[in-house]
Amino acid sequence: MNVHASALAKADQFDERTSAFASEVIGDLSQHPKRLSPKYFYDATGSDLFEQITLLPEYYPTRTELSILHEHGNAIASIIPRGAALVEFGAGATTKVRLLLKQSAFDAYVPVDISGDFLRAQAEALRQDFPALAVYPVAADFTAPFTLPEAVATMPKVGFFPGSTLGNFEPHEACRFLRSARDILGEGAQMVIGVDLEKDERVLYEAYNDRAGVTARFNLNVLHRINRELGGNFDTGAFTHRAIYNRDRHRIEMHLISRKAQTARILGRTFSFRAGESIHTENSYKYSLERFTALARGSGWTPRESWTDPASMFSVHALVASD
Ligand code: AVJ
Repeated sequence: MNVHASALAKADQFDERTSAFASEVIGDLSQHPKRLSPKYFYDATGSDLFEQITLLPEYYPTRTELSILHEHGNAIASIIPRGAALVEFGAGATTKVRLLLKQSAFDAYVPVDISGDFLRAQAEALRQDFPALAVYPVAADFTAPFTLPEAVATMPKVGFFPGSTLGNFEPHEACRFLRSARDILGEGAQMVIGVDLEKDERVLYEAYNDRAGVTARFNLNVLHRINRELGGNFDTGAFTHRAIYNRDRHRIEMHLISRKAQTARILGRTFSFRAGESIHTENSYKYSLERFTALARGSGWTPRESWTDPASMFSVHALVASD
């Protein structure tokens, strides 16, 4: 491809992504109740805010999962077959995968993420630090079917889905995702997956209502992003962050609440908000060990081993593809 062709391809891709964002935003804000998908939190600002969230004293998931991966490194390493390829679904910060790569011997690493630029930068850094590791980034939406690189076709596959990202899916979507991961990874594959657990409601509440207000900024960033990328005119100061634990549905819900009656224009369309009206921006499902293992079994996987921290805040599961 010459320079112009590649610039053109890049511009096309940009337009495609922006118009997918636009049509989804317009569709979701036309629903009753209004909603926005949590996948749009993660532009550069949102990814940076999320990294800050992972360091907050109230936000226990990241550090707890890391402590589990660290503590049970030997047990995890012992179930990884020789010469395996590690396939990570959604590759953000590389802290967790670096820990896994240090503890277990993998021949290849396949990070799969929608953000191609970020992915390639991370891949390059990993090649420097793990010279013996073959790194094959795949730029794709990991919630839809994609094909693995030919180079890993004959290697044993181990999926990696940390961070309790599964919690963003509705239970039926989580099932569909796990089935699709099994199809992509193939027969005999394994999966290492991090799942957040139900616990004291106050602990959950505080993890999503931190005192420094970083989670509020993270939530509100989606409106800033709509303003920036879609030329919207949201008065972002006229919305407040709300996160509550919905006990019946086992999930944290994040909302943006309109402080007053107001309108916002996006791409020539007007959306009206009543005072107190919500935009539902995220669900973060919490599982019990029993509910998660039942979900895994119903989605083509056999639970092999589970690990938790001493306070049972978070869990990491090793699954094997069922025949
Ligand atoms: C990245 C989806 C696991 O649900 O805890 C953090 C996102 N939202 N604080 C989570 C999030 C608000 C996070 N996940």
